[in-house]
Amino acid sequence: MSKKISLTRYLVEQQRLDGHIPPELRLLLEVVARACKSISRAVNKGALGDVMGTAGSENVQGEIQKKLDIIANEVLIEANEWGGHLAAMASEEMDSIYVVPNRYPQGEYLLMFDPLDGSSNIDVNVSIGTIFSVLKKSEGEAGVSESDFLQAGSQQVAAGYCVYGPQTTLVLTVGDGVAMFTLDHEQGSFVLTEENVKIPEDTQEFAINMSNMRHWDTPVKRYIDECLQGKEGPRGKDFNMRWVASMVADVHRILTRGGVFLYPWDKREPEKAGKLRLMYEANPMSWLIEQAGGASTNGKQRILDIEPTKLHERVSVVLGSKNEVERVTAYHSGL
Ligand code: AHM
Ligand code: MG
Repeated sequence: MSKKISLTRYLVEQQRLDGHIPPELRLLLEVVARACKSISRAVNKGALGDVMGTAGSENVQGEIQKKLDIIANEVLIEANEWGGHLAAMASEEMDSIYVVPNRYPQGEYLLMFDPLDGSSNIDVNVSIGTIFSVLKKSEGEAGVSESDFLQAGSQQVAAGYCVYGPQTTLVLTVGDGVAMFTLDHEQGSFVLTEENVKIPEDTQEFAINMSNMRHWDTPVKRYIDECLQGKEGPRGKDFNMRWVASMVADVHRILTRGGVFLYPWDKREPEKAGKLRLMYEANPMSWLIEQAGGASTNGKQRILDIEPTKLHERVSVVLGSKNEVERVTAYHSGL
């Protein structure tokens, strides 16, 4: 029987072999994974745990918060604030950054998260997840402010997500490929189940919220229209469609079997760049996708190259199998 490799052992070996995970980053990732285990337990309890329904509040984006959004946010903050590895945290569910309180030692890392992505799926028992991104604070400056977070996604030192579905799976990159860990509920630990994840360059599966079709811009309309024409159209092959409405679940499927995911800018709210948030949704997912050989753009530019101007900035997203993402991006430049 092959030996089981726990997340702890994987991270220790990464630190030893390549030396590119400093001990503080290893600790940070272990703490995030522990928090994900707690969130997974809360999610699993569902109606038995008084965790369903709305919390009666709104987040900074004007979205109604669910009880589990708030629980997951608190779990991540409480787990991470005292370890000495972080300077501050930022979350989809908090207006401003959360600076590690003075009573704890301050570290050099910055942690950002969407504590529970796919909130609209919580009450209907469909896969949801936690997305996280880790940056390093620039050296030499005392204190920490929002501007420390405003770094391009290419500066991330770790990124990942945990999907709470039929299995709880943690997916991680520290810049050396993508690894997947499945939660062994009996042992209470994440076990390595996939290494060097690779996305096929071609695909016949797309993911987009088709109900927004009339609001899309011409290049996105053209791309989807060509897919829908199937074998008889310019693509000469049939396409399949999937839309979970949880980015974690859609990205997990793409990392597992390929595909392309689009949440483009549209005309409903033209002043918004898109629905999804750059710093704690698009950036970590884009890095994972690139690390698995895929591509990620906003239609015009590589997402990881975007210099953010604010914490809760939004972005248009096209990610997944390389050749499809390149095609959508080419359509945006009029090719
Ligand atoms: P959330 O972070 O508030 O849950 O919103 C993000 C989610 C993504 O997970 C998903 O891709 C998208 O919103 C679904 O949007 P829609 O409801 O328009 O299909
Ligand atoms: Mg989200």
